[in-house]
Amino acid sequence: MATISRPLPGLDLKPRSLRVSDYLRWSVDHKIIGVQYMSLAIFGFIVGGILAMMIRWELLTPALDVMADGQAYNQLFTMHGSVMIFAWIIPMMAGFGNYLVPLMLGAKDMAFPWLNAFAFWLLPPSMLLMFMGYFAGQAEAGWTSYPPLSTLYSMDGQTLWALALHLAGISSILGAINFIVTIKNMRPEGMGYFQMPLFVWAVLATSIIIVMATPFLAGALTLLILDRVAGTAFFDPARGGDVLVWQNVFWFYSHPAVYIMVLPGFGILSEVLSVHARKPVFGYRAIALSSMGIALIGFTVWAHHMFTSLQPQLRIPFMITSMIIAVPTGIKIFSWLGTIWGGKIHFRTAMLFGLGFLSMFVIGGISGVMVASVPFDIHVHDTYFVVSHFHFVLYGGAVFAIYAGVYHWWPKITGRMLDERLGKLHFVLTYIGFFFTFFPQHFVGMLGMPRRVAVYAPEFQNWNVVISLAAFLLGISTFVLLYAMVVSLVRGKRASANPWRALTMEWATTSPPPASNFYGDPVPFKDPYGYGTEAAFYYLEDLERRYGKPEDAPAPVGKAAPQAAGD
Ligand code: HEM
Ligand SMILES: [Cu+2]
Repeated sequence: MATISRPLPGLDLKPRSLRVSDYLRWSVDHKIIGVQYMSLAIFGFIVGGILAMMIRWELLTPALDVMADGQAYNQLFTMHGSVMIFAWIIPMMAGFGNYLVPLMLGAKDMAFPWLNAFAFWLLPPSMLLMFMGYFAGQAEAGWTSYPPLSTLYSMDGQTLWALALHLAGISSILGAINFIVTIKNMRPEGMGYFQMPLFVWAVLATSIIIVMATPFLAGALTLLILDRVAGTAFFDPARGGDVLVWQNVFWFYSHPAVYIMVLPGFGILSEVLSVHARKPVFGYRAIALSSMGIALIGFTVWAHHMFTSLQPQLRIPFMITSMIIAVPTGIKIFSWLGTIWGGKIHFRTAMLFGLGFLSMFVIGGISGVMVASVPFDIHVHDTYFVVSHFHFVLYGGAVFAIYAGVYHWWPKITGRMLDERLGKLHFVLTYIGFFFTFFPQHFVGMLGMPRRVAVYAPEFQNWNVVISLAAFLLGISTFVLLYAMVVSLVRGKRASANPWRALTMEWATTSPPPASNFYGDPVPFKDPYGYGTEAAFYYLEDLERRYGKPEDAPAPVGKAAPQAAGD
């Protein structure tokens, strides 16, 4: 029978209490670094969200009547997209990985704690550089920064934007190297690769993509900066350069980058659905290997972003690879449905966002297969159909997964519970706001409304009013979460070591964990998704004898807690 580490007699199991100031300075503790990433990312989300609200405010009418001019509108969506990708989703997923991976492996920390802190502290200056662009003429060529607009016609903020992405890229690569080495070398006795939690698999696949793809972004940015400040002509057709070189190299990074954003979300889903449905994961190996499949095939599809500028003979091959990548993603979706099928589903907020992800991401996946088909894509390229597609996969996918992760691991990270009633309000407002912001964009896109314009044909106004009002509701929903977080930190119910009665190792210690993560050397439970098995039952009982039952958090060691109606 599985055992857990027995805390030394008399050891004070009091969860570690940390002050805000602990998070504002250099620390090599992966838990502090994880929270630093997530806090910075949440700040990025708020900024990116405010920019999104301004976009929707402008698009309430067909005329340009909010922003000063077209250039200001270009700067608005450029920063919205850049901030949401590089200052919200990528750092937020790195935060989850940093906080959870060592705990899930039963390790005291990452392989390279100093490098871990260094990688994080490259991000605040990167964000600063990006925002400093507002004082130098902000970047205005979209988050895709296509030349010649980004080289010959943009102001100095475009150079700062490129330098900011350089720093963010270095931070990302250093972080990924740390994850790969930690996952390879720091698994405990008895935890082979196929005994690892699926979140760890997802982080491993993501890190491999980061290490392989990000150097291409660095290369493209270097050429762009040289064209801007050193008079080279890599992307200047008039002097023998070629703008398509940028598009190819940029998208060779940026398509895999969409998996850098969503793969960790897939990992979160596997954890949340299994724990809150009390069922083993269906198709563990299929899910684990499909993450690797996505990492690999993800490098063969980039030119589907360039169907309108690509040599015609190359379109079909990229159409085929882009459709193939739906297969490993589909394997995950069906495995997740198999996981919750017949489960005893607890409709806690974490689970609601997990189910929300499933429904919304599948819509994004279907429109993904649609835009992968050349004839259809040529019709909807650069329209709101595309804007809708990537928000369904990035917001409906990655952000919904992030929300599920926040509600699932908040008790472990903070030692406090989030209010479930506020959580459910947050979910309902988000779900309705999200759907009516982005689903109608399919229609206006297919009817021909182009993206990246502030002035549009009047016949699109009715739908844009619906879209903008829904977007404002989506904006409000975010504040419900922020309010719930503050209330929880100030006066939330204390959390036990394992409020969801989960089997992965981050729950086999106090909430929050001590500086050394565990008391003694933790022994992994052999099947991290063995819900419903006898062994799991005794393992959880043993854990609760040590750290207390969910409802009486935290209970000192050995004190018999009143029997709760377990599941
Ligand atoms: C808060 C809700 C959000 C709303 C209302 C919103 C709205 C929009 C709109 C209307 C555009 C098109 C602007 C145009 O082409 O003129 C846009 C572009 C974009 N959005 Fe969002 N968005 C939201 C959240 C997000 C999130 C979470 C991401 C995650 C990555 C994201 C990433 C992007 C990107 C990459 C672009 C393309 C920018 C460009 O054209 O260069 N958005 N958004
Ligand atoms: Cu793509």
